[in-house]
Amino acid sequence: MRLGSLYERAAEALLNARHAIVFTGAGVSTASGIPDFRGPQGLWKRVDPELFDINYFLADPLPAWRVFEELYKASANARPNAAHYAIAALERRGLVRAVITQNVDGLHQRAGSKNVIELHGNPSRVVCLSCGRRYPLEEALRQLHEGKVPRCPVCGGLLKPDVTFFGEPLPEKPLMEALTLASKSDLVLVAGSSLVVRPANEIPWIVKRRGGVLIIVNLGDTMMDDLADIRISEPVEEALPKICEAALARLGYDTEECRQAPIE
Ligand code: CNA
Ligand code: ZN
Repeated sequence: MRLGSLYERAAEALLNARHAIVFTGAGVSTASGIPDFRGPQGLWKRVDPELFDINYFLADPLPAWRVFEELYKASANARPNAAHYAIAALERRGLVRAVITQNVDGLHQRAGSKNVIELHGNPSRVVCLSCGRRYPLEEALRQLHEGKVPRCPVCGGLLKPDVTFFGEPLPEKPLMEALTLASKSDLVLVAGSSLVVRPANEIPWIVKRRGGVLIIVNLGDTMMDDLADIRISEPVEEALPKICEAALARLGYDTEECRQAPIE
């Protein structure tokens, strides 16, 4: 099928949906210069994934802290791309209810998305593994720069970035919110995720199982390609603005906000 008609079909499905959600992974941020994990330029080609395994961290936290700081700085300097803007525009115009993201880069919020559920936490906070208190990241970085393992100022417990490590369960509250949203949704648009990480990838499955529409925009295979109603194998920063433009044009809106921040 022609790509043009795939964008049209995706737009049509969004216009027909009563409750649509977007589910995103690292692929929506690669055009912003943040590498994904498993793609051809993925982080795992350079960094050992074991660093972000909770047991490895508990045994030797400093190497993970150092790589984490480097990654955090890279994402703090990054800017949203057209994929983030398209998703924000679809929400602003009432075609999407929420974005559920596996990303920890904050770029959806910076592009204007309001209802964002962060399944893997937020890297601008740290959490004490002993007492559960949370602090701004700066508290940990200050100690790290003094050459120390970051520790809780109150109880002395180990501080960890407040993002989900391998071997850890997902934070309960956002996961429950995401599952509840999925169980109310009749469409899920997956963007830039290989859908290999559980239980996050259950979200598209829940929507599909209740008869909803599954749209997947991803370069490279995903675990649910066979179940997709519409499958677009294109860069998200190209395909999502086109889907957004097709949908907004049908509603009579200006389509510029599908690619950039709206002019206030
Ligand atoms: P993943 O498994 O690395 O999958 C990303 C997918 O996106 C791959 O199939 C890529 O081929 C595809 N892809 C890459 N660039 C593009 C593009 N421009 N257009 C379309 N598709 C593209 O990542 P997932 O998010 O599925 O895996 C979940 C992990 C990765 C979560 O734990 C995330 O927290 C984690 N992660 C997040 C970030 C971030 O916050 N930006 C960066 C790296 C990893
Ligand atoms: Zn503590």
